[in-house]
Amino acid sequence: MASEELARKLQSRLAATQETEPRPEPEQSPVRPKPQESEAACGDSSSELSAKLTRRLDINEGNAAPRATRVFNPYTEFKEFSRKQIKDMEAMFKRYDTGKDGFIDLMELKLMMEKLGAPQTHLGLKNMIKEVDEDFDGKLSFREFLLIFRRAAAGELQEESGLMALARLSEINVSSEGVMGAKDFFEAKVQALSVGSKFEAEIREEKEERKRQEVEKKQRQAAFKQLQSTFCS
Ligand SMILES: [Ca+2]
Repeated sequence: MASEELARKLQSRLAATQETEPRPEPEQSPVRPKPQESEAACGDSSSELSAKLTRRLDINEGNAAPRATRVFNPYTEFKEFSRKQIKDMEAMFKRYDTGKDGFIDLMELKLMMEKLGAPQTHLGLKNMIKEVDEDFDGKLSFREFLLIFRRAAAGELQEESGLMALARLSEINVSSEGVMGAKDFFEAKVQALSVGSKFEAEIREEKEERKRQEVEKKQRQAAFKQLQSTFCS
């Protein structure tokens, strides 16, 4: 309530200051936009500004959370993986992020691949990073690291590629049957979905059948009553 009032006041003050500001003379220059246009633009920016002010007010009063620098949530963004899978991936990421800076750089990736038993050439390592390096900073963020497993699970990685070796040797079960069975896993998922919708359809059908029976029963009863009344009268 109080914040709304304050916001209204701010808005009216904003409008007032804009009223008192000297208006550009439209006749002075032929290239100047038409008065209506400049007014519209002015209105837009003022409402934008007041929206910002209102929001700032809400944040100050605890009615709104400050716009966090969009936090990456692996659980919502990588819905194809279970919490356990993501936790395993996080543990692995942290294990090989020896510099503890939240990134796996080229040297760390080199060591990782050596530890996993699939050492890569310098160029091979560079290519591995390049394949998932969405922000082009030459190192792997945790999100980019998860992309490796996403692509592995989706069957998008070359069988002989470094990334595929990483995913397979990580011993993280991307699917119930490991990375190799990822395709089956997704097919099973699709089947499970269609089974689910089939189940729903069956329930719907049963309900409709019950309704039909009910209607028929009522019709029979009505017919019987009518018959009865014809006989009795
Ligand atoms: Ca990166």
